Amino acid sequence: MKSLTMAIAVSSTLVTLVSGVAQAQESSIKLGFAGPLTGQNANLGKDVERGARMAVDDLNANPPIIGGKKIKIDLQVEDDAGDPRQATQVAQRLADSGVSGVVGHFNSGATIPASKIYYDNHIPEISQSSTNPKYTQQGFDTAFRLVANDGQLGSVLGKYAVQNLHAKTVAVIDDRTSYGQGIAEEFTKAAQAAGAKIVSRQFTTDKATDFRGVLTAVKGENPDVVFYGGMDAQGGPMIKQMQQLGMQSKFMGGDGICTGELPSLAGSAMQSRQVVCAEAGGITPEFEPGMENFKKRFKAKYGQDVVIYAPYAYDAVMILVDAMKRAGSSDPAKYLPYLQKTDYKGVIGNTKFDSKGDLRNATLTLYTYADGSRKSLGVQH
Ligand code: ABU
Repeated sequence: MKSLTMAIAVSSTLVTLVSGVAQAQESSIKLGFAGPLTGQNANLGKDVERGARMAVDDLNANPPIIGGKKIKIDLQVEDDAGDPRQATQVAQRLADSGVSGVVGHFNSGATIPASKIYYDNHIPEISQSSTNPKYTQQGFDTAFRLVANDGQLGSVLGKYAVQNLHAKTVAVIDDRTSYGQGIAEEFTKAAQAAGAKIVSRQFTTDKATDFRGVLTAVKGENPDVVFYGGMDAQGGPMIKQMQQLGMQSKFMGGDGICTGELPSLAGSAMQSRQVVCAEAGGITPEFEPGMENFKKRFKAKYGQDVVIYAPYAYDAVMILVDAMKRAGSSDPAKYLPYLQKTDYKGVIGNTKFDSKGDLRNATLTLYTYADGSRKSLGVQH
């Protein structure tokens, strides 16, 4: 009888152990991704979605241990179409699904309203691309970004226009979005401070396709530089229409136009070194092999080149999971303090956040275009 009792006890322990192991192997967490998968910026949204998915696939191939358990990661993908209203609906859906963290949104005009919903629901959010300063100035301890902001971009680009392109006269156009308007204003301040005169100030929208009215007004002032605050979907056709109008001005913009797809969006109209723009990040030489390896793996996986911010979305997933691993928990209340103390060496460099959720040592990279592709003009710290 005694041996029977012992046998039952041992087998019950085994069942517990076996079921404990099974439970550990099956544990999963859900992360959210939100960005423009349809609409004018779908090329950019798909780029970052692919970056986030690649990180999740890499993690699931070698599952991280969080709180002593092997964790599988599910990615809930939502399309905000780059639209502020849709972004808040998507954010609420992700919150209702119980995601542990969010990568996105892409557009500042979507990220800023969505960030209030994540904050109210205590969900950490890392935007891989939103550059409007306001995003991290709202006092939300859940808001982080992996890029320089429009103040930094506008300041460097404004100085570059005067000091390197020797611009004396500048025309500024923006698309009236949070991003486009913000970076145009920052560029204007910096260009004026460096000695340039703003000879024309024009506006369009993020859905426009015909810029001939605006450009005709600009052409009358014959500016040395046309600066466009907006995205590549408008920037490319704008360059093409400038050529059709016989305009010779240099063309500048922020990270929104600074994509690998700008030359094809401009048709064959872009002249060599006509365009100068800035990506809101940049790596030091020690990270270059890792970035090249990422780009090769990305191309092999998706059959597409990185457009611009896929590596940043990849690191955003890794940074969330790194904080969870250090905290031993995917509960935002437990891992948020660890996220704030991030010191993560990834594809885009060594990420550390300041008290607002901005990068401690933000960098940016100036680019021009020649022979149909981007050429770096150097990383600025
Ligand atoms: N940073 C350019 C694209 C995203 C945004 O800030 O709207």
